[in-house]
Parts: sequence; structure tokens; C-alpha cells
Amino acid sequence: MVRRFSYLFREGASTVAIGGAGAGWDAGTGAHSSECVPEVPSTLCYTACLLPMSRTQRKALITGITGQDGSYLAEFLLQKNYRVYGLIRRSSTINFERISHLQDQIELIPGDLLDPSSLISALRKTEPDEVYNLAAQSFVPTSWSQPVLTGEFTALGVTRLLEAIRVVNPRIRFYQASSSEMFGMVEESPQNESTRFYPRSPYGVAKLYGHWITVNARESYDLFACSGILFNHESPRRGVEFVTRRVSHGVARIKLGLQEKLKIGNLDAERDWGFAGDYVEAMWRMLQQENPDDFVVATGETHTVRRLLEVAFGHVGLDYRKFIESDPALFRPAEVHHLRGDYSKARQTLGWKPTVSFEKLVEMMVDSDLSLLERSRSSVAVFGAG
Ligand code: NDP
Ligand code: GDR
Repeated sequence: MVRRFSYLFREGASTVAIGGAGAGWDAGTGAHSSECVPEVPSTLCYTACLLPMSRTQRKALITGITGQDGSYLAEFLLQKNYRVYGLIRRSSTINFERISHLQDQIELIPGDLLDPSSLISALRKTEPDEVYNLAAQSFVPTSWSQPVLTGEFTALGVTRLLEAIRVVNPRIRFYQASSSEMFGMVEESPQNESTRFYPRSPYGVAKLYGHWITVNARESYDLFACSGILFNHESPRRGVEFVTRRVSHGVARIKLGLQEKLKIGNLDAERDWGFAGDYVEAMWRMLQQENPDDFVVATGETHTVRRLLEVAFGHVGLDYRKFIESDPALFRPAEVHHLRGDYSKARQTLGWKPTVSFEKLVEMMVDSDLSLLERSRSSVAVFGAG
């Protein structure tokens, strides 16, 4: 039986007791509620449980920790005083750039979404309160050239992880990284949790499977399983194959005289682009609710790829029209033309909202690529001089 306690909330210098639905430490999961403040660097959590922090520290396992979102989520959870574990698959070269600054604060566990026994061992070893499933083959064009592999990682991988959770500890709270690509050929705009899905790529189809298997795990086994339907979110840590980073990196190279033209695909595609650092907080908030549910996470604004080019080139004083070249290879067999999310449910229920505007996001990415390239240029110069 799940018992809920009222909790103590520190307000200024005084500590006051508050009760009410959804508040307090959950004796069933041993987790704090969203109102608890276990991140406060104190020996005691300010909750009625008043357990020493060492006994109440929550543990999270992140799959896909080496990816863009994994790195931001790990930072976010560390700030909340979580013990953070990351599942990493074997590779012949190490690709820890995005998490190298965190490596002494997190623990990496070998495992692969293709291998069920590795998932069971990872859960047994780490005993997490929360699992964030961010691992996937996430690049849409690759899903046409490798559709079966995409299905294995991005669709069946979710089932493998959910089954492992059922075997090891069904009380684990589970987050699934679902995607606005599931809306595909949109039937209404903006898109919300009730909008009909119509995926347009093997990736979108695989994500739709992942979404429904998460909903089904909740309905069949009463798992605390949430699906976050996240719209495009970007950052300086975005992979260079995605359009925002391709543009910011290309602009920086052109500005520094390292490249003359930027090849680009469909300029008319419209996306709802937000900042990844904001979006990982929404993931966490979903798992702190009293009941599991699904949420759209977006900015509510949409922009074309053309506008992205205008802002990025404009930021360094260039006119994009002089520097782009259309490349038919960058067009897709079936395109998602328009996406714009309605995040009202997330705003009302999770108290979440985006904090970085589209223009600021693009400028941040261009500035970051400029300094990255300048640094690597000067280190090459220093190295060359030696
Ligand atoms: P990335 O492509 O940056 O990261 C993907 C991660 O998945 C990497 O850490 C990768 O590991 C890992 N991975 C891939 N296959 C496996 C496997 N078989 N076993 C274990 N790990 C694996 O993605 P993002 O950070 O951008 O996105 C995170 C998740 O959110 C993805 O599921 C994506 O589909 C989804 N999503 C992303 C959105 C976005 O705009 N960023 C929007 C909506 C959903 P490795 O480093 O070894 O390759
Ligand atoms: P997307 O992101 O497919 O929406 O998936 P991507 O940045 O790859 O494409 C966005 C749009 O830009 C158009 N485009 C180009 N795309 C790329 N990559 N390169 C180009 O040169 C280019 N020119 C135009 C595309 O046609 C498309 O319309 C991302 C991924 O993170 C998914 O994992 C995630 O689920 C969705 O966002 C939400």
C-alpha cells in the first residue's frame, strides 16, 4: 500500500507543516514528492520523513547519457542531489565529450537496448528509483537507410527496458522519450496530447510503438510509466547532422573563412524549436507527479528552416542567400512539413514553460560554434608551432 505523509516546507527562516494530496514522501517508492527539496545541501530533507539525506538520496538511471539530452539531464539530476547512473554501449572509440565534465560525479554502467540481460543487470546493480529512456537511433534520415535497426533500438528497445523493470522492480518510475515526429502529417495545429498520430518516417513509426508500449505498460501492469512527447530541442551539444547545428556550425566556419557554402535541404520545413536544457526539466517533473501521464513539451512557436538560416547568418552580419546551396540528397522521402506544439497541459500540470527564445537559442549555438572553432584553430596553431 502506498502511504503519503504531510511534509515540512521551509519558508524563509521558519519551517511549516503542510499536507494535502500529492504532497510528501511516498513510502511506496521511497521517493520524495516534487515539493520536497532533497537537493538542499543539508543533512536532513525538509520532509516529514526527516531521513538523513544519505538514506533518501534518489537514484536515476539514464539510457542515452552520452547524447545531447542525456548530458543535460545528468547535470540537472546532479543538481537535485540524485545519484546518477548512465547506461553506455560498447564502442571502439570513447565518445564521452558531452559528459566528460561530469565523469567523476556519475557512474557509467555497460549495457545495450538490444541486450535484455544487460538491462536487467544494470537495473539490479544500480537499483534506481527513476529510469529515463533517452537512448535511440534518433536521426530521422538514417531510419530510411537502417529501418530494421531503428526499430530494434527505438521501438523494441523500449519493450526490453520495460520488461526488465517489471522483472527487477515494478516500482521504478519510467520516462520514455517520445517525439513530435509521431504527429508527422499533422491533422491539426498546434498539436496536443489528443492529436491523432500520423508518422512519416521509420523513426516516427518506431517512436509511436515506444509511446504506445509505454502507455500499455501503465495500463496493463500499473507501472509508473510516462511518455514525454517532446518537440525539437537543440543546444550547442546537438549532433552536427541535425539542421540547427548543421547551420550554426556552417555559419561559424563560413565566418572564419574555413568554408564557402553551406549545403542545405528543405527550406520550407517548419519546426517548433526549444532549448534542450529546458526540456530535461520537464522530463523530471513528469516523474514527480502523483500519477503517471503523457505530456507535450514544446514552445508553441514554429519557424521555417529559412528563418533559422536568416537568424544564424544575420547574427554574424551575413546574408544567408549568398552562402547556401540546395542539396537534393538532404531532402527526405517523406517530409514532416509543419510542427507546432501546444504545451498547455505541461504548463498547467507540471508548472513547466520554456525559457529560451528561438532567436536566443540560435545565437547561443552560433556563438558556441565560433568559440569552439577558434579554440581548435589556436590549439592547432600552438601544437603546430611546437
Ligand atoms: P542523441 O542522438 O544525441 O543521443 C542518443 C543516445 O542514445 C546516445 O547516447 C546513444 O549512444 C544512445 N544509444 C543509441 N542506441 C543505443 C543502444 N542500442 N543502446 C544504448 N544506447 C544507445 O539524441 P538526443 O539526446 O537528441 O535525444 C534523446 C532522446 O529523445 C532520443 O530517444 C530521441 O529520439 C528523443 N527525442 C529527441 C528530440 C530532440 O529534439 N533532441 C525530440 C524528441 C525526442 P552512443 O553515444 O553510443 O551513440
Ligand atoms: P528532425 O530534425 O528530423 O525534426 O528530428 P532535423 O534537424 O534533422 O530536421 C529538421 C527539418 O529540417 C529539414 N532540413 C534539414 N535537416 C537536416 N538534418 N539537415 C539539413 O541539411 C536540412 N535541411 C533542411 C529537414 O528536412 C526537417 O524537416 C529531430 C530529431 O532530434 C528526432 O530524434 C526528434 O524526435 C525530432 O527532432 C523531434
